[in-house]
Amino acid sequence: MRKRIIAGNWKMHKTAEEAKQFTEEVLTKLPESEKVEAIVCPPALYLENLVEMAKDSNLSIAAQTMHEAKEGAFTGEVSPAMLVSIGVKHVVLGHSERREYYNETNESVNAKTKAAFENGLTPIVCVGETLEERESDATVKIVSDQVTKAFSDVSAENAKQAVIAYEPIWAIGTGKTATAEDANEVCGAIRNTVENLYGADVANAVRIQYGGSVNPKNIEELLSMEHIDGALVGGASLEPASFLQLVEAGA
Ligand code: G2H
Repeated sequence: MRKRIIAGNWKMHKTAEEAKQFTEEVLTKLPESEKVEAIVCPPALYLENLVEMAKDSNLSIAAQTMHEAKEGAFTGEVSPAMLVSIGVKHVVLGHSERREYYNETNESVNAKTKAAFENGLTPIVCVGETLEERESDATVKIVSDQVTKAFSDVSAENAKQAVIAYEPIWAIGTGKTATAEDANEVCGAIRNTVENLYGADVANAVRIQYGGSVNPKNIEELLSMEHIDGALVGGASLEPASFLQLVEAGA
């Protein structure tokens, strides 16, 4: 059985005080369950405080992105070792907004994925197709290609620990969700790709999240699908009550 993984991606939202209040409330109400792992991905500025607040709890705090280099002249960036040094254990990589606005490519996502594993971080590797790609029936090809490239030169032992988030770009923040069946079909194709790369053992272990306008109303149906092991949630993860409902659905 794969442990479910519900991650709230705050993107560029919340002041320091709001981040603290959210975390305080969630920590008092988070369900204790072996079935689900709950993660919050705040802006980098709040990582250290939130890691400290969430220590000794079952809430994990993840970074939304990172640079692949150990250190260097990369103004504004954060390295894997810096994240590790404050107790972060997971990092979201290759989110479509990073690919679209910050020139991240399959190659840079691969470099970051390898750097994450080298530093003992668990990557949540995001993949997904545009509306145009979906309409031209290229979804499975595009997504398989993104997975294959992201995991190039990654060992089976590391790949087994990875989380992959399938986020169709046309469903992000638009209120449009892929149907649970469509999402499951693509998540199944991702698992197939992982099986072709590493074999059934790794494919059965890798956790695959769906992301794109997930909310407390549609999460249960999504989680009932064979290949969907969790969700990467933006807008609906910003309020404690809604985030808690999402985690409870996985518990
Ligand atoms: C997709 C998702 C979170 P939203 O980006 O990663 O955002 O749930 O707002 O569509």
